[in-house]
Amino acid sequence: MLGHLSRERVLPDAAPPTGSDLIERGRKRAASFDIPQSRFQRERDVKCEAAFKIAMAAAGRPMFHAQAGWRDPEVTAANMAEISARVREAGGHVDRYGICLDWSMGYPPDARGGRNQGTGLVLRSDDDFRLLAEATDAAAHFGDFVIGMPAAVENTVAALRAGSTSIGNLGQYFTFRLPDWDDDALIAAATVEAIAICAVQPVDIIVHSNLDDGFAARFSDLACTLGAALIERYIVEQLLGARIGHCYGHTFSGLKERQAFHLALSEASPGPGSMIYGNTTRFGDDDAANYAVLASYLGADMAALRWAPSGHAVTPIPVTEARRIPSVDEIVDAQVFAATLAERLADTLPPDPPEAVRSLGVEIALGGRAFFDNVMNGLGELGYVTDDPYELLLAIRRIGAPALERAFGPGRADERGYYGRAPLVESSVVGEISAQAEQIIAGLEPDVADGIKRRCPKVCIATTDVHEYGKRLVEQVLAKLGLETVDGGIGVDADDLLQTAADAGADAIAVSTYNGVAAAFVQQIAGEMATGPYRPQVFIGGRLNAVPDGTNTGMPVDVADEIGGTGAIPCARIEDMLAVLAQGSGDKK
Ligand code: B12
Repeated sequence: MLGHLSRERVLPDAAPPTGSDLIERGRKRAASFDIPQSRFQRERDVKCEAAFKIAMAAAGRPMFHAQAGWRDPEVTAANMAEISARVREAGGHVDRYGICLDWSMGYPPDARGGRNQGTGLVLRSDDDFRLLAEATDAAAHFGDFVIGMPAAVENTVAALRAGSTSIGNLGQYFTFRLPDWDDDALIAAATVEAIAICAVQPVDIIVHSNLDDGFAARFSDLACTLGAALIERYIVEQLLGARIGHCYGHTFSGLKERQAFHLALSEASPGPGSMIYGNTTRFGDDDAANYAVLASYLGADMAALRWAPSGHAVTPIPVTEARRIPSVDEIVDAQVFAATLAERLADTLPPDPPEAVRSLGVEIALGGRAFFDNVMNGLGELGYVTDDPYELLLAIRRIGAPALERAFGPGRADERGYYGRAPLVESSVVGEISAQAEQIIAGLEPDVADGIKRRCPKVCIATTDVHEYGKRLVEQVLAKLGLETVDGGIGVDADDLLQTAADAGADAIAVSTYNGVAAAFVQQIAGEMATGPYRPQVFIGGRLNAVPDGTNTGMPVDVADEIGGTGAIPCARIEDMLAVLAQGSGDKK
């Protein structure tokens, strides 16, 4: 029944390396350099961030994480210094910065030239890594586009040589695809080698994994997410001898589930954890409402950390984050808000979790353990060598979250479920997207709904990057209107998408995009279309912006006009696309 997941089908690669070859290579590489003490270690008088976290957790002192990453390293370092100083003046403290590298940094250094860039930070030398680690007395956490990428080894070595002791992001390994990069075996090998390098350092290095960047954002069952954390821990700690630190939070909107997950995770992966991320999926356009979201998730996290002091920092996210990358003022606001909240709540946080949270935590923990056992036993029976970290990592990435949940999820089989199972504890995203889809359908003008149903266009839907909720929402709205949709994929390249749409005879292509490549992507589609007869309508929505070349603020600007110039239709809302679809479609001959 699970033959499609067999080792022969999933790993047909000729002469793959073994995990032990890669560990050996990592150890040799680690012996070729020393790691310095960064400003954080010197000024806070600690050996590494893990030690600091353990001490702070024992003292019951909350830690605070800020996210930083403008395009230019000098601007980023200056902004980090300013944020730290202003927050300190206001009575707070930033303990760590998540440094948000650009996705183009994920390519090996000699393959970065000429690539599309996103909205993040581009570092050109080891000195740039060091500049950031020395910018403030906060720990520099190189969280994204390091481990889990083709450049995992180069970027990990650069981060270690800058004195960083928390490096990620294993979560990204499982789900992110860099444009035009199909060699996943190389990514798995580089990831194993990078973790092996971390394992033999003289101080503890936290191998960070943001579960929301990985499978958490895709599974429909929180128990599977916990099981994924257990699998990651097994690979990093048992097979590779390093230390894992998990992060979760973006998609954890249900506060009860959020706290219950914390209880389950801190037992399953005692850490210390990196940070509990902000509940960014609940932010919208109304800042007053966003402040309520900020206060509620921070309050819930502060209580959860009191019940289970796991060493995670809390993450105050600026209320403007749903619109764009936040400015310095906005980050300072959020940090001061959180510091004040921590002070105000200190004496009133309940000492123990309510029974409903505790028992939900137990349910997630048991379900997570069952998922872990099902995956490990199942893969063993399918012929995989489950104690080889390289083989296990590559197999899991190739199988992917939907097939894993379908085959091994602890929920009972139910074809109405997202992946053919009823989740034990439903992830908040599932309900949020279907409620949003219902709302869009309920608000549609009758002539638009009738027009679409009459014309019945076939639409091929895809994303340019890892963000897939926009795609899921478009799919659900169109399905509710009775249209046939075609899956154009996640993180696809323009030429492949056009081919999929042409093969399926789609009347229109709907692209959801979030990482600053909207205009470049539709230009590529227009270029491909110019060479053949197939001319579908092209719609694009999500975050239609880009960081202009040569900017010194690093802030993205709107590119809707540029998109319009290519013939594609920029859409602020799904309703904009529906109105056009109701009128007519392109020429698909
Ligand atoms: C969830 C999320 C994630 C999740 C995605 C999980 C998943 N599997 O989908 C995770 C954690 C993985 C993630 C990762 C990253 N993210 Co993110 N993420 C978000 C977040 C919180 C929500 C986006 C979302 O899905 N919303 C749900 C959808 C349904 O709602 P919506 O966006 O409002 O969409 C509406 C319309 O736009 C429209 N729509 C959307 N798509 C389409 C398509 C068509 C055709 C049409 C017609 C309409 C349409 O439909 C909706 C209703 O009308 C936003 C911030 C925010 N609150 O918006 C940041 C955000 C999009 N992310 C951002 C960034 C930078 C990243 C990272 C690069 C960060 C990093 N360094 O790791 C990575 C991506 C790396 C990569 N390779 O691309 C930035 C984008 C910056 C920008 N362009 O200005 C944002 C805005 C956060 C920020 N302020 O910095 N992210």
